[in-house]
Amino acid sequence: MSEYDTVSAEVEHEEEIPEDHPRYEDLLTRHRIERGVEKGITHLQGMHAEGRGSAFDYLLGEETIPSAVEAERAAAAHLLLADHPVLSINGNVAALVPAEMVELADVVDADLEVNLFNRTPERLEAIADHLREHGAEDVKGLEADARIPRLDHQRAKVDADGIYDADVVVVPLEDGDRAEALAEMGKTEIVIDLNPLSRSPQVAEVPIVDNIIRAVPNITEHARDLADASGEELEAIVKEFDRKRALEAAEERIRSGL
Ligand code: PTJ
Repeated sequence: MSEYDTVSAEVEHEEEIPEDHPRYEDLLTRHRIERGVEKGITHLQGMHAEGRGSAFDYLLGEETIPSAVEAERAAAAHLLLADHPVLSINGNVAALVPAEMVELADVVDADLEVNLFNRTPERLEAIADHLREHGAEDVKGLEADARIPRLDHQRAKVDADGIYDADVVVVPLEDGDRAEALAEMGKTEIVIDLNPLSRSPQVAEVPIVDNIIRAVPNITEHARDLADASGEELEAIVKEFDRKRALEAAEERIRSGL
């Protein structure tokens, strides 16, 4: 029996997970998703999504690879240049990084909007409450008084003064067609997804192939770093970022382990 076999499957509080465990982040992620399901925040399907993400993270070495660092810096530059940035929140995002999303929104002056595939009034409220418990003042997505054109599922429902009006949207953890529909509306999407072959990162202006648990604090750190940068400096970071190269680098890392 190894020392790590003492980590119970019945961890009550995440503080009980030993930080020096070799799979610490994965255990933490699983724990937050389980709690999210119990609290009515995360849909049961979110567990499947988590399993997919976890497998890709394993292959990436569970670390932020250099191309993701560049993507996270480009994301920060886009968010700082934006007129109206919005961070989209689904059930997995709310369970995994609620405080981190609130902090990023604060640093780049973005709105937070709940947008769900499995949309119910109960989950919308539970997620909005959860974000408020983590410091959010204003949570959008409850009005749903506008629609993303050419999307025939629940993710099309957005707020007129939120995602519908945004120029830059952060779209995390969804392998779907919304990112493409948002691009067709002329918006810039920043996608966070551990699978570089997912539909959303494939069409994103900035695909970030990294675990959201690492990616969001990294973007916030870059945004703080760039807070005094000029418009020209930010534009240069945006221009230098090569989305195709970032996707290829992530795929190469996953396939070869190198
Ligand atoms: O809360 P809802 O109702 O809006 O539903 C949300 C889920 C997550 C269930 C829904 O969006 C979904 O089914 O997602 P998919 O199609 O499984 O896609 C999720 C993507 O996120 C997959 O490509 C995973 O690899 C990726 N992913 C999962 N966990 C992480 C992740 N990417 C980054 N960090 C993670 N922790």
